[in-house]
Amino acid sequence: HPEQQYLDLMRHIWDHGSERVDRTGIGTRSVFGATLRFDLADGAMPLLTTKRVYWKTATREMLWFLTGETNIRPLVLQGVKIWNEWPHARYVEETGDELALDDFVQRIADDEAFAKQWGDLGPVYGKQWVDWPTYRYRKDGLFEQGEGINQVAQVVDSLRNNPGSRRHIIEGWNVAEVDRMALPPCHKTYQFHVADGRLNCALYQRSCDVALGLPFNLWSAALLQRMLAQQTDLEPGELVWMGGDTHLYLNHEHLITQQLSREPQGSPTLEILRRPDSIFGYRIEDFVVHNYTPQAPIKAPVAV
Ligand code: UFP
Repeated sequence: HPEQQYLDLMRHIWDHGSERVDRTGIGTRSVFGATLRFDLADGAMPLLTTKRVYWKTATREMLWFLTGETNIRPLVLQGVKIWNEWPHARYVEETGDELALDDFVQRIADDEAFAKQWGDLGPVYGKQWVDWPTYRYRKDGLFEQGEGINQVAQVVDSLRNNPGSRRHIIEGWNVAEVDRMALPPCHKTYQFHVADGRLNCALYQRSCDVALGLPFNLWSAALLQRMLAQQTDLEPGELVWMGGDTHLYLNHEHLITQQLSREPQGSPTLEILRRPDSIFGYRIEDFVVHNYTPQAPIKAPVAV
């Protein structure tokens, strides 16, 4: 079962990873450099069955990236909570107001001006993917802002018109802007590749929380690959995931023990019900997952 790779990686890190002090202070066991491969033929998706993965949440996030939005408000209004901790922490730090997380999120939903001021994550994925900033140098030596680059649109275009290219890349790591992001991109580089009529994708993830982040990241990468394949009339090929610092948090032991005691079951598939006119035209209702009968969710705290 393809999911066995994930479970083997988890076991390997827990048994043999180096213990490291990390930014969050929680501590991890970590290996540097790991690879997973998934074949997406016939609708197959890297959707874990040994615990329930909330694929709709990850899908809403991916659609939000594609809008170029970096404010959490559209996610909050859809009940997606995954980015809430960061703006909340900044709010508490900068104002000294100890507003509880739930109340902060409610205010983001209710008060558009408040959301504008406090709900933004900085120039994270969405901004870099569809509006990477450029600068134009003027004759007087000063520079002004140029037109943003839509990397996603460019990749669709290059896949259609120059499929043999080795330059189909979507990059999140804008060196000049990383320090203004709430969280520097984890899934930072996507490269696409066409061979034998199939669209392959490689994702380089610089830092990976294997227990909580990776199940989401695998789904999202495969989803993006499926949407791009549909838009470019290619069959979905292989997803190659590569991790840099690939780790398990020490406070996730209960999740790890429980998940490693389970066996993968069944082969979920993704159906895309509609072919929108553009990669930016997908809606959440377009996606249906079949054959997904996962084992129970396993809750664990996210390291912020
Ligand atoms: N993380 C992921 N996937 C993501 C995401 C975050 O695994 O999509 F946004 C984890 C990796 C790491 C932490 O545990 O979040 C980011 O911390 P750092 O920036 O110090 O690597």
